[in-house]
Amino acid sequence: MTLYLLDRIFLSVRAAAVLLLLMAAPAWADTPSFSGLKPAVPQPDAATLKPGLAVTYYGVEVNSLRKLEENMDYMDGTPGTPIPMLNYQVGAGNVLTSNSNDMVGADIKGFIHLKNPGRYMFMVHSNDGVRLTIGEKMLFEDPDVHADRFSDEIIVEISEPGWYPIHILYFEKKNTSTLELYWEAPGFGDMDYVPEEVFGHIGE
Ligand SMILES: [Ca+2]
Repeated sequence: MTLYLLDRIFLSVRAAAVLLLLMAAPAWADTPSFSGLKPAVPQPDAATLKPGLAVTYYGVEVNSLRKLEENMDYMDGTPGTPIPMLNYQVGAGNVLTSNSNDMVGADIKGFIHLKNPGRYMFMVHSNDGVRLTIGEKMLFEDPDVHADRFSDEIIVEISEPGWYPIHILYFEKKNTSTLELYWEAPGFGDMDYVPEEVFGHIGE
């Protein structure tokens, strides 16, 4: 056997070993995982929180969150009806609680109650652009125009139960719109919409 052939065999064996290692890696190895989220300080008084999330709407036609933010720098938004929960897959209908079915930017803020320590898994379904921030950590961003599209699974480890600030920046350019937030949370069973009862906001 020539040295050349031995060399080729060695390379093949090494390639096979690398492939096996990759296949053996657990699926969660490349799933983003977050910890160190910051609870609200001070904690809001649950008795005075209003249901749902506060929203401010911007009438803009943009192709990205960055362009929406540029517009928000100089536009006055319009406060909208609070958003009870994020379960909107409305086709060509009105966007969230706004009166428009296209060209809507939405700055959504409030609190989410993560009442048990442990592992939370979130998923975002969006059309068009969206960014999800909880406890001052950006957990997910899909910033441009797109058809209905799911995020990967977003794993969050919570050590300190309580109310966390939540901020969702979102826009719908035209045609159909979707904004859904799912979770699998300690004490809440299988993957489902994040329920109304864990959202709240201060204000009207
Ligand atoms: Ca759309």
